[in-house]
Amino acid sequence: MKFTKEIKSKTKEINHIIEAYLPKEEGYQETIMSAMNYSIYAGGKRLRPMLMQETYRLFGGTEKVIEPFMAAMEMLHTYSLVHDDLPAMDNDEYRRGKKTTHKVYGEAIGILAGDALLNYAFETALQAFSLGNDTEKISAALQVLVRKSGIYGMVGGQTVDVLYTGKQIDEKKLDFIYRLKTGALLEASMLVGAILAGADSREQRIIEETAQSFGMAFQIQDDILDVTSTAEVLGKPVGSDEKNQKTTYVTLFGLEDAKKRVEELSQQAIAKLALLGRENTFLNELILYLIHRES
Ligand code: GRG
Repeated sequence: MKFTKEIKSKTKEINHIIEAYLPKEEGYQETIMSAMNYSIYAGGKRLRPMLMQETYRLFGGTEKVIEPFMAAMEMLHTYSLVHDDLPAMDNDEYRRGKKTTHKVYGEAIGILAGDALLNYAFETALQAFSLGNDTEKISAALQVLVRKSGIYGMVGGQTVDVLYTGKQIDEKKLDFIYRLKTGALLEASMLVGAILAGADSREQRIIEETAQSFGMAFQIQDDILDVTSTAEVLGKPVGSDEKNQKTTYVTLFGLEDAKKRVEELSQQAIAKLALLGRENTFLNELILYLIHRES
């Protein structure tokens, strides 16, 4: 199957998996479920669950135990976007081509919807225990999910990002922010897939390093698109880094060097993945496609 057709059909399959784990909109608190579901249904490339599923398949995984983890990862990612769009952070009106959650439901429910997605992500991942017998692997995967989304992962990166907004930062700090803010969830996605499929510690290390290079390239491409794309193509405003006084790879090194760095990192990611000596052509193509994406 051609790559574009394949990615479309895989995204459809992933959407079905995610939908199966979304909460019912009921009870006095139904507004919170509605806001959570709105944020998830607003779209998105579903790239993290896709990377998780493809890494799982790379190591021969075939069971349903991966599915609650895939849904949980998209919930974690979506919570981060909902909170990132809030007035206290980037104060954005559009995301994924739709009004942001707080613009539709108000700021208080926007905050709660992010909180709810974060908590429900872990409730969802815990359902893996009723689908798989290997409690050791499930526990190890949970640990990765929890740690990489917290203070030693995404929240830690976002904290440094917020603290240094509008201030001068050097390459070392910028790398730290990118590795944690953006990279940590991408690393977790691939690692959870590898762990659940039984990858050994050497293989897990290679997967983590692949995801690190990929995550960095993915974020630099995000910086590039913020200055080269349009709001129609991105589904969110362009020029938001400048508006929010963010130091990015583009502001630090210029557009051409940023593009070169993306190329180097994407080659690094593919070379690292090849060290495993395993075949998943789609995963290779996916990594290259996402790094060079236009939205
Ligand atoms: C609020 C704790 C907290 C963290 C926020 C993820 C994040 C940290 C902020 C969102 C803005 C941003 C620049 C994130 C970097 C990662 C990134 C490029 C996210 C967009 O991911 P895509 O392209 O989005 O996968 P879709 O909408 O396709 O799911």
